[in-house]
Amino acid sequence: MVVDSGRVYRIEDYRPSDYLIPRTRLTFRLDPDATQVVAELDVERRHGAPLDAALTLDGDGLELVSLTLDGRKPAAGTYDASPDRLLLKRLPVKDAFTLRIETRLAPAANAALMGLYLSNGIYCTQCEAEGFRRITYFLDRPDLLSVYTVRVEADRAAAPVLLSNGNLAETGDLDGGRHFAVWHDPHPKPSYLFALVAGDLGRLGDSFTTASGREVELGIYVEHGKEPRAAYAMDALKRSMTWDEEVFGLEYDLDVFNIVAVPDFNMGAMENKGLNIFNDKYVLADAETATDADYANIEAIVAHEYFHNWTGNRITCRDWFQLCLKEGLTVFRDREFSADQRSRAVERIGDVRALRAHQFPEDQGPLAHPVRPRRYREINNFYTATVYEKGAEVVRMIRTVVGADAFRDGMRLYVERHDGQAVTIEEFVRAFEDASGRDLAQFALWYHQAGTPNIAISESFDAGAGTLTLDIEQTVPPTPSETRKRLMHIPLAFGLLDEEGNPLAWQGAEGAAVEDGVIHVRKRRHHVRFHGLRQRPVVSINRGFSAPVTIAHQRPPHDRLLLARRDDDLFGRWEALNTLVTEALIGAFRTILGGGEPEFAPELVALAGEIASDAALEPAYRALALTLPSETDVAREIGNQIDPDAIHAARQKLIVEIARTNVDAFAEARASMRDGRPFSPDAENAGRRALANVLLDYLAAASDAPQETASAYADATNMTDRFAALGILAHRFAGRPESVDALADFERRYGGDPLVMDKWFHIQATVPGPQTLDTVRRLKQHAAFSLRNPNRVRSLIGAFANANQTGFHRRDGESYRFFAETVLAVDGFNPQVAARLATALRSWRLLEPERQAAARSALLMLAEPEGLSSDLRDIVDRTLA
Ligand code: 0A1
Ligand code: ZN
Repeated sequence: MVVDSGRVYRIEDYRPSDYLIPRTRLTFRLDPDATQVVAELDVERRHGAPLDAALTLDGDGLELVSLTLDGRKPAAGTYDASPDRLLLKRLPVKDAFTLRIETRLAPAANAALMGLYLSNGIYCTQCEAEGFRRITYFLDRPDLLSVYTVRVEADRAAAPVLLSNGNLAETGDLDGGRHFAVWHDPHPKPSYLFALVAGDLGRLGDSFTTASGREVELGIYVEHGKEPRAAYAMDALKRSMTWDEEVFGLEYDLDVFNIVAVPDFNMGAMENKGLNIFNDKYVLADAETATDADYANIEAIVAHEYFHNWTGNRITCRDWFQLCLKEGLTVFRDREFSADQRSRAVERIGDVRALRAHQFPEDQGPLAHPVRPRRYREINNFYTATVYEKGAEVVRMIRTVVGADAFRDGMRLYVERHDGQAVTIEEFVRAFEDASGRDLAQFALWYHQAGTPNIAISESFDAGAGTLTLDIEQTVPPTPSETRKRLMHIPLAFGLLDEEGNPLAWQGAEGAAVEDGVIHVRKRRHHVRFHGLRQRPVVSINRGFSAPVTIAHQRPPHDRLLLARRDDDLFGRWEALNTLVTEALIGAFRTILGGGEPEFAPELVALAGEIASDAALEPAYRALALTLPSETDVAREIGNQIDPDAIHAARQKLIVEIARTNVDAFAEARASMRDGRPFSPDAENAGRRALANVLLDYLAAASDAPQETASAYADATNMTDRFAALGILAHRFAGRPESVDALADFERRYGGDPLVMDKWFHIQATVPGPQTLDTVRRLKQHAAFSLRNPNRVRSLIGAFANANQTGFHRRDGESYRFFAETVLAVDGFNPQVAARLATALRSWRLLEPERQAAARSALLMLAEPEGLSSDLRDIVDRTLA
């Protein structure tokens, strides 16, 4: 483990390496406790580098067994090896030489899940960002591209499958029951894309013919017996390959594409060239064990990793500051894919909800950083919602600003210009400037300035003159280490509507550039005046969430209700409803804090019934519209002095009121969604299940009786319905026999399936109320739980901390203490997972004073020990700063 050194990496310190490694030959003799790794590196001095330049190779916890240079042991004093680096001095004056470096690893003892490790008996690797240096000494930086040839040797019985990047070159038998395989990847790549897998795995095979006629052999490797559960991932892979050809003109470039699913993985999945390695949660699915949400995630993540083949692998990052170059762009691409495969409006609403839930709090708290940061202490902590999700929003805005055609040209230019290179965000943006002829300098601040911009809007209508004036003002709040902000270029898509929700004609606009339905906000204030209006329009703004900003819009309440009913931009319609509901919940929260009884506007409550029965709206959309903002969403909008118990009470009160008022409409709508068709995971059927299950929760709230939900649980024919019913029983009827029985039944059915048990942990960890801490403590001891497996940790501890406001934020601070102890325990062996968990405390300053003090003590507990990992130290220090 890397103990924190306090070192800060700065973007301006970038300089190319003095040496290149054009070819890398690796031999692995695999053994759980003593794996031998021989790296033969063809090294060349870079043209123009000083003749006496030393070569410093990165290492992390390495043991050097032997070293030769051009076949000879270097003289004493010309090299120095420590666990974290190999320094070579007085290198030959000739321009090229070969290093042979032998290291020894113990994959079975690697619980950090970085480098080479064993997951359930399978050897696998994770090298992004800096895991390759845990395997051998190397120039472990993304701009150092090398062609790899990899020989893997292992016991044939224990590891019949031997995989690495690229194409298979050779296989054969060895003495002593061992065998080998040699893989060659012709595409030069950075070390973070290296991968190796060896073990006893089942395989689902298929093939794909690319547009230009290349035959690609596809394989998905899973635990024996689980091959049928990989069928959906395979289908998603083939659809991704077709889509990338059709939409971006990008084809696959090797003869083989393999995916391996492993149960122990720190993140979702990894795009290693030709050998993607996945958290098995994002591969395995069937009707009995996976929910519709799981299917959608699998589709999106399979696509994401596949799309990286071009955006990330063929064109990679110059340094880790440029992480968003590959991640923001690839998330943008996978979202477009999902939108095309499913429903664009539903996809967009889901993405915006996720952005607000994960990225906004990051951008508005102590961990805020620009999409393209300029400083980091620990790069692992920058795989964030800001880099990924805000990064995707920025790419989306580029398309809005330059237009769809110039965007397509810009992407083509980017790929043509930079194929085979390691590049920067500046080069990415330049491709769109060159393709569109536009100056994107101000726009590019989206990459460089942290913080969520705020837009304040007020309207005035002059009936006599037929003009509408929008006063628009932008502010960008200060964030850590950036107190002064520059004005941004914010593209606001908009529509002016009449009372029926139809577009209203206007004749001209002044005060800002208004093009193709977009107002380009570039100054602090704009007075945008529209002429030629015959009536006062209702303004639909930031349509489709064209910019990731918060908006304070002063307008008559009537307008919002009209938009919630009639905006023909479905995102805008959902947004108006969501704003109305959020405002109602905040009002109720304040009433409850003041000791009163909240009341809700009857039109709003009735609107829920109209939406449930509106056959013109697809069921998935209706389900989203009827899902109230979460307690965390409401807390974020309240912004300070948060008391989670009052938020919970307000939200439950509104649910019950909506449920009781609309009970008949809801029952009828639910019945109409349940058609007895056989299970299919497609978007339409998933949408029907989503609506049926949202309505089931309302019906349970209306009756305050568990019977209907208990029957739904018992009669469920797929995991989506079973999981939904279990969640309602456990959350709404905690402790009642129906709930206890269903939880026991679920455990009996799925006790042997770790991924399904994660759902069981999750549901119990998110039961509202202070008593859930005891449940979580108890479940931490459950035989199916293990702190060593990141999925288990996330489903129990992560869910408790991030999705249980009333349980985690217990007033007495006990949950925080338990949490801090758990994080410290995890940090002892898996720093990445510990650091990510710890971010659950990042919004501690927004709590009311008593909880705030308790959360601060927990953070101080985390800060206290010496020898924290650099990952956890970095998060804790920034959170407390
Ligand atoms: N590049 C991957 C994410 C990833 C990052 C770090 C990892 O190390 C544990 C693993 C995966 C992606 O964007 O999918
Ligand atoms: Zn990615």
